[in-house]
Amino acid sequence: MADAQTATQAPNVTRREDYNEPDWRVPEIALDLDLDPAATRVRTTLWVERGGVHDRPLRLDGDGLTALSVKVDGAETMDWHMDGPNLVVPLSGSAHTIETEVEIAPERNTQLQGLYASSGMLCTQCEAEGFRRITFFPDRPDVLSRYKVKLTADKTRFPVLLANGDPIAQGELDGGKHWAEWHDPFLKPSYLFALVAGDLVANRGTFTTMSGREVQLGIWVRAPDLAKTDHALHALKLSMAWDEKVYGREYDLDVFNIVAVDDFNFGAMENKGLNVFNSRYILADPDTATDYDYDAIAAVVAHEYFHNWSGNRVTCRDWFQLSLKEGFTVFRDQSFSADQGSAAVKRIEDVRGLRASQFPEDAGPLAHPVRPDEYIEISNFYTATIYNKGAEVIRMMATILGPEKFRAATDLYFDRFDGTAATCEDFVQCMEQAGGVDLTQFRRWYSQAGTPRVSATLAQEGGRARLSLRQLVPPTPGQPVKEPMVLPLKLKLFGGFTGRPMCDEQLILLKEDAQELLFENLSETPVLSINRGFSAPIVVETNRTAKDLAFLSAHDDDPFARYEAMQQLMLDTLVTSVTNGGTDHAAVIEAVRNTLTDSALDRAFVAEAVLLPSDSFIGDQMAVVEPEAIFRAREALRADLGKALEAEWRAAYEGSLANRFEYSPSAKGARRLKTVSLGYIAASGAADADQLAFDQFSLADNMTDRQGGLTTLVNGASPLREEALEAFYQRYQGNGLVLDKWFQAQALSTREDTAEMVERLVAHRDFTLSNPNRARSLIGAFSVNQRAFHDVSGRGYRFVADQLIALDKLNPQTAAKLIPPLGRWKRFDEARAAKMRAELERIVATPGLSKDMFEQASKSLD
Ligand code: 0A1
Ligand code: ZN
Repeated sequence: MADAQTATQAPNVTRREDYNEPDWRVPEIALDLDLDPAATRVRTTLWVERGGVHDRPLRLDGDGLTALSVKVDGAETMDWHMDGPNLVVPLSGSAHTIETEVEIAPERNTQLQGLYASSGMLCTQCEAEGFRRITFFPDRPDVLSRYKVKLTADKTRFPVLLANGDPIAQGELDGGKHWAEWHDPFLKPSYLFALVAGDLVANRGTFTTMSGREVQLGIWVRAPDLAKTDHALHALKLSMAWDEKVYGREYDLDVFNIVAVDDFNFGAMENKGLNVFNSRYILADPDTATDYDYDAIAAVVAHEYFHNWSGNRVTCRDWFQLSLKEGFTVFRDQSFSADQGSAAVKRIEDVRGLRASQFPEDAGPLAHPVRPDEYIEISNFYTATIYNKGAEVIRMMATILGPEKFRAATDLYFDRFDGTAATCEDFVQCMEQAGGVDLTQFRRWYSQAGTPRVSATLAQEGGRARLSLRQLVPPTPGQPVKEPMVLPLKLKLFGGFTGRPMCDEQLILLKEDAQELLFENLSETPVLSINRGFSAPIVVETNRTAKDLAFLSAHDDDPFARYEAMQQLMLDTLVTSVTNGGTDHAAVIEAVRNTLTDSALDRAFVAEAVLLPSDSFIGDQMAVVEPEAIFRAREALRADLGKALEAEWRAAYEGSLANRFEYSPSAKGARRLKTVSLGYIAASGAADADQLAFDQFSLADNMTDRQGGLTTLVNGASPLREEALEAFYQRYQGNGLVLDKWFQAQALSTREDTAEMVERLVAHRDFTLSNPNRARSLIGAFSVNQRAFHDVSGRGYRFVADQLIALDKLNPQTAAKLIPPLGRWKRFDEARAAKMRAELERIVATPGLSKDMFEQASKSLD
């Protein structure tokens, strides 16, 4: 691979404080690509202008490119040289035209960055630094250009030719070729460039914007997939309308195209007017996609669409500002999804996700601030911290400002920075100005890593209560000492006897290390509800008893706080049980019974509330993670809940049997509760549980129910297990996205022999490391299966390291993303930690390791 390097080479660190404005601007670029999978010719014309007064040459980034010719102002020149992978051209004047020509081989591009081939089509991925793999260019987000693109290709193999902007002209050529020209009138950085060539069909639609312009929409896929694109098209129209209504943002081109590709390193990409998607975030029908998939498709379609303003019209000055576009856009897509169904359930899901991925990141060797200070490989910084913690930071500012001022602040931001490359600081200044607030101390959310911990102690003295709050921000790599943060905490007191609220909800800003609040004239013992709605992305420890938590889980009027109380009760019980080798489950059983039988509650909410915290989240609460003990404690609680509430689970199951598939919030809630109940019925050890799961699996008219039946069986030992796995495989052979579910279900199995099974599945004829979704469905899923991955023998570690070393040779970006589970060694006992470290050391010592993997693995050893 071109960017492979050995671990012995000093890694090149890029620092935020080293930022300088570009030496040369490129207001215009014309690209002429003669597309061919084996040999694509790229002819590029750049109109360059000297930025400021300096005598530095023009430096164009390249990655694996050889210049076949260089012209300055129309004349071929030899006055250029290579500096490593980059092209350097000395220039005398203040403005010139530069023409370069290179040849690239998309079919050999297994990294899936730059121009590559996927299932017979050609497509691009340029964020963050892929454009330099296509042509020489100052490949940094603060160089904004107007693009003209001409594509030429064989007409039979590539009948459809797409690029950014609007289609301008097209024509036929001799020899079976044709061409198309696209112009994008908007200034954009190179990472937003895209092209697609392939044999594709479109699901077309139109959207009339708020100023009355008609936009042509197209979702492009291969012909057999056309029937699976209605949901994505619908989600796109909803997103366009939502952004007009909620943020006043209108779409700006005459066409908006989305293309689905099978091989893609991330979820999707917001290229101007031509979004490219991992096909898993486009294709859906009831037979192949779960409710989770449907929701994720709508969320990702919205996310990429929203980037048209938060990312494209206003882009990032440098990659340290990545959260400027990503945190804000995740916040926008979360708000959009909340508006489509139950906002409470959406918030619960988002917090669950944050705790599953961002909290561990913030507590481990790869912790970094929302605005990092340095990186070796920027691809490693597309993290839960940049995206999800970044979204929480925006959410906190929205909470502090309130909806009207927040909207005024985003209007100001879009207005002021339209057509430019901005910084996180620019965004915060808009919040301050339009919000009339001082966010000086709040800015620490951008600079300090680590999840703040708050202890909240409520003490009653007669008719008064004193709430003592303390905050602590833990040390993280490179940041041993932290300053206190601004923590917006929503809180409320409830009467422990009457259940009545004792005050209105208050928003307090905890800014000091310690702060106290007094509540007077209390007529009964208060129970504290705090961090309601998860108003701050922190860990809260309280002195609430099991009785208080059970009470809140039944009476709190904030659904998130209700869920949270139940989770805390479950966690406290499980942690005690792990530590003591068993405990009383009565309080959890009663709390679950109350929620499960409360007919006033939305079923989607009930399903979330009665789910036990995951093995890993239980582990996160402990000083030393004990995978087997956690697994046993959790299974014991599941079994007790199953047995004690068997009648209630069965009633919930029966009550959730719908006759026909429908994608609506209430039908989704019913399906969710149905499978959660099935899991508890199976945990109870009921004699008919396997048959019930098998019937659900075989009679289902939708993938959600089918997958629910399958995963229940996959965790068990019934002969129906094999039968279901085989039937599922046969039914979906040839459908890659569904086979991913088949691999994943087995990798996530709670059975004792999972490691062995996963090792065997690597040899399965449908397994391949070259497709990122497939690699993640088996290797990625297995490494988050706490019990199986952390098998005391160390075989799980060895297996994952072997796979990642192999994957790195094909696709460094995807391999490096799978390092973090191995990097969590400090959280485990010495024997496991030593084995995990040994695998990381083996990875770092691998000859030819990519810098992506080098950065992740070597930092994980510290
Ligand atoms: N900007 C995209 C994420 C993305 C990042 C890098 C990629 O390739 C290396 C691809 C996509 C988003 O936020 O959706
Ligand atoms: Zn994004």
